[in-house]
Amino acid sequence: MASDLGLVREKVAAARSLAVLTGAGISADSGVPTFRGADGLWRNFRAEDLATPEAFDRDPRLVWEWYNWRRELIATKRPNPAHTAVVEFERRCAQFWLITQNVDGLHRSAGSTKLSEIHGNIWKVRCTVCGVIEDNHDVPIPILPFCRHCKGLLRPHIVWFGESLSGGDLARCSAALRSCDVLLVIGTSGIVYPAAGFASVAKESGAFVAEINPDATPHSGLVDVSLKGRAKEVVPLLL
Ligand code: BJW
Ligand code: ZN
Repeated sequence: MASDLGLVREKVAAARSLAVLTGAGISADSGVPTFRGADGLWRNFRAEDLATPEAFDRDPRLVWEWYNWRRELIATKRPNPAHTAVVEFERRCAQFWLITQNVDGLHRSAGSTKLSEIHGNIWKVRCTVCGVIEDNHDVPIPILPFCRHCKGLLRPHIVWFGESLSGGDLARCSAALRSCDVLLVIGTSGIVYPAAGFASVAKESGAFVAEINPDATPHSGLVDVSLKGRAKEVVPLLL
C-alpha cells in the first residue's frame, strides 16, 4: 500500500490533465449513507424502487417524502478532508475535471468549481410542465411542491433510472476522460451506467487509473492501482 500510494501521488503530481470520478463513498465519510452495501439503505427503500420516473408518476408524494428525508439528513452534513483534497487537485492542475455521481452538493460546498454533477443535485427542482430548473433549499419542501411560474408539479432535478444524462455533461466528461493522464476513481461501486464505464474509457485512452475504495469493485481488475481505504484517510495523502 505504501509504495502504491507513493506511485499514485507521483502520477497525480506529474499529471498535466487530471480527472476525478466520485461516488457515494466519498460522502459516506461525511455521514451521508451510501446506496448499496451493509449501511447502504436509504430508509429501507432501494434507490432502484424510488428513483424512477414510473415511481414518481405512481406516487409523487412518496418520492417527495423520500427526498425530504434525505434533504433533512444532507443539510446537516459538511464536506470532509477528501472533498477538500479534491478542491486542492483542481487548484494545482491546470486541466482538471471532477465527475461526481453524488447529488448531495458537498463537492460544491467544499469549493469545487470544475465539475459535472452527472446525476443532478438534490438542492435543485425542475418543473414537470415548463421545465424550469431552480435552486431550492427548503427543508422540508412542502409536499406537493408546485412551480411558481406555471403551477406545474415540481420534481427533484435528479437523473433517475431509465433517464438520460445531459448530453452536455456527457460530452464534457467524455472529453475529460479521453484527455486525462490520470483518473482517480473514489468511492463508487461501479455498477451504475454510464459512469460504470468511465474508468474503461480513460484506461483505453492511455490514462493511469487508480481506485480508492475500502472494498473491491468491478473496477478493481482494470485499474493500475487499487488503494484500499476510506476516502477521507487516503485522498488527502495523494496531495
Ligand atoms: C467508500 C467508503 C469510504 C463506502 N471511502 N469509499 C444493464 C446494463 C447496463 C445499463 C443498464 C442495465 N439496465 C439498466 C441500465 C441503465 C441504468 C443502470 O446502470 N442500471 C444498473 C443498476 C445496471 N442506468 C441508467 O438508467 C442511467 N441512465 C441511462 O443509462 O440512460 C440510458 C439508458 C436508459 C435505460 C436503459 C439503458 C440505457 C441513469 C442512472 C441514474 C442513477 N441515479 C442514481 C439515483 C439517483 C437518485 C438520488 O440520488 O436521489 O444515482 S442510482 C444511485 O447509484 C445514485 C448513485 O449516483 C449511483 C451510483 O452509486 P455509487 O455512488 O457508486 O454508490 P454505491 O452505494 O453503489 O457505492 C458506494 C461505494 O463506496 C462502495 O463501493 C463502497 O465500498 C464505497 N465506500 N465507504 C471510500 N469511506
Ligand atoms: Zn413550470
